[in-house]
Amino acid sequence: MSKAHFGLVGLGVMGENLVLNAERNGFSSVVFNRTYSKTEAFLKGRGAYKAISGAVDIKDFVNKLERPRRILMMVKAGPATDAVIQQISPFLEEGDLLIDGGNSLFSDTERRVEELESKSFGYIGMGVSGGSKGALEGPSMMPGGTKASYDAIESLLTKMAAQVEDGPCVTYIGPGGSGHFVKTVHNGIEYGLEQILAEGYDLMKRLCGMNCEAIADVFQFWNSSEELSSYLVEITEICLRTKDPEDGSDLVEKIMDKAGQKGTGLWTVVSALQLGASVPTIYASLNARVMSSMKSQREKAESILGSKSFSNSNLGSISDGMAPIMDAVTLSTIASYAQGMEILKLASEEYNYNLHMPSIAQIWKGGCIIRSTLLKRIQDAFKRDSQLPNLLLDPWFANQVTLRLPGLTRVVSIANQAGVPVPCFSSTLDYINSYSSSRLPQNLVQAMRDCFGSHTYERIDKTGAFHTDWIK
Ligand code: NBP
Repeated sequence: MSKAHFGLVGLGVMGENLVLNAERNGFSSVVFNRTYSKTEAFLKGRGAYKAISGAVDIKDFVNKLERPRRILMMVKAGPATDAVIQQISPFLEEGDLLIDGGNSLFSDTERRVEELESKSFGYIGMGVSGGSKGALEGPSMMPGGTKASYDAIESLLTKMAAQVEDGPCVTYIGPGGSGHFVKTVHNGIEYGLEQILAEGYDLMKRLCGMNCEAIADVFQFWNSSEELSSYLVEITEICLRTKDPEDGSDLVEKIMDKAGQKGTGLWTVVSALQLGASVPTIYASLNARVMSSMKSQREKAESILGSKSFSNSNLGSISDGMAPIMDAVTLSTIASYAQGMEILKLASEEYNYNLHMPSIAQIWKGGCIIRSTLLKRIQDAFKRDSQLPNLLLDPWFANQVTLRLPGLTRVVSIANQAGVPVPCFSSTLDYINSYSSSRLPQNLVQAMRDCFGSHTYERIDKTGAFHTDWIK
C-alpha cells in the first residue's frame, strides 16, 4: 500500500475538518486519535470513501506516512501537546516535520522548536483561525518556526488556506513561537470585536428599546458599509434573528450572560503589558468577560446598589445604522486592530520576529474570525509606511477619528448617564483622547513619585534627572 502524504493527530472539531480539507486538496492522509473509537467513527462517517486511513497506535501512524513525514497535531494546548510530542518523537526520523496547529502559548512553542530542531526534526508552531467551517473550507494560518521547515509544507498550506484576491491566507510568519504569538494577538483582537458588537446591541436594546429583529437590521446595515463589513457583524445578525425552536422567541435572550475564555485573550493582555503596549480596548473586553462570569455577585449587587433608570435617548435610526452607535463601534473596532498591531510591532522588535505587517493583515482578510474589509485598509496603511507607529496616524484612519469621535463621545456620555456599561467604547474614547494629547498629567505622577520615593524626574526645559526636597 502506498504511503500517505499527510498525518493528523487529534480528531477534534478542528482536526477532523482540517484533514478533510487536506484530502480534498490532493493530500492522502492518515489519522490518529488518542481515543480509537473516534477514529473508527470518523472513518465510517465523514472520512469514508476518501483517501484517508486510520492508525491504531502512534507507531502504526508514523509507518503509514511517506518520508519526510508531515504531521499536524490538533490537540488541546499545554500538557496534551507535550504528551503527543513525547509519544511520537521516538518514531520520527531526520527531516520529519511536526506542526502544532493548536492554540499553544508562544513561549511553549519557542521551547519546542528549540528542542525538536536540535534533534533534526522540523517543528512549526502554527496558529489556525476560522473555526470548524474555516478549517474545512479554508482557514487563515499563521505558521512560525524555521524558514526551511515552512518551505517543506508551503505547498500543502497554500492549497488548504482560504484564498483572497491577493493570494492564500497563509504566509511564513517568522522564527520560533512567532506564529503562535500572532495567533494569540489575533484572538485578543477578536475578544475586542466581540465585546464591541455586544455593547452596540446592549445600547440598542436597553436605551432604544429595540427588539432583536430591529437590532439585526442595524447589523445588516453595518455589514453593508466599508468600515464594518466583517464576518463577526455578519454572524451577529444571524444570531439575533435566530429563534428558540421551542417557543419562537429570540434565542439570544435565553442565553446565560456569562462568557468563557480559554487563555489567548489573557495572554494577549499579559504580553502587551510586558512589551509596554497600550491596549485598553482589548483589556476592557477581557475584563468584561471576567465581570460577566460573576453572575451571582452581580445579581446581589444590583439588589443592593440599586437598579438604574434608563432613558430613551436619541441614538439614531435603523435607516442611518444608529449613526452615533455605528461611530462608537467603528472607532472601537479600529482601536482593537490598532492595539493588536501595536503589540505585534513591539514583539517583532523585542523577540526579533521580523514580522511583515502588511502580510499579517493580508492573511487575516479571509478564513479567520476577524476577517473584515478594514483589513485591506490596514494592509494598505502598513504598505505605505512599514514603520507606521500607530494605525490611527494613517490618513484614512485619522479621518475616521475626525469624523466619528463626536458620535463615540456622545454614546459614551449617554451610556454613562443611563448606567449602561460600555467598557470597550469608554476605553476607546480614553485611548484616543490620551493618544492625541501632547501633554498628560503624568508630570504630577512623577512629582509624587519623586516626593515619596526620590525617583527623580525629567524636566521639559532642561536635560538630566532632577530631585526636589518636596517635604521640607
Ligand atoms: P477538541 O477539544 O475538539 O479536541 C481535542 C483533541 O485533543 C481530541 O482529539 C483529544 O483526544 C485530544 N487530546 C486531549 Br484533549 N488530550 C490529549 C492527550 N493527552 N494526548 C493526546 N490527545 C489528546 O479540540 P479542537 O476544538 O479541535 O481544538 C484543537 C486545538 O485547536 C486546540 O489547541 C484549540 O485551542 C485549537 N483551536 C480551536 C479552534 C476552534 O474553533 N475549536 C480554533 C482554532 C484553534 P480524545 O478524543 O482522545 O479526547
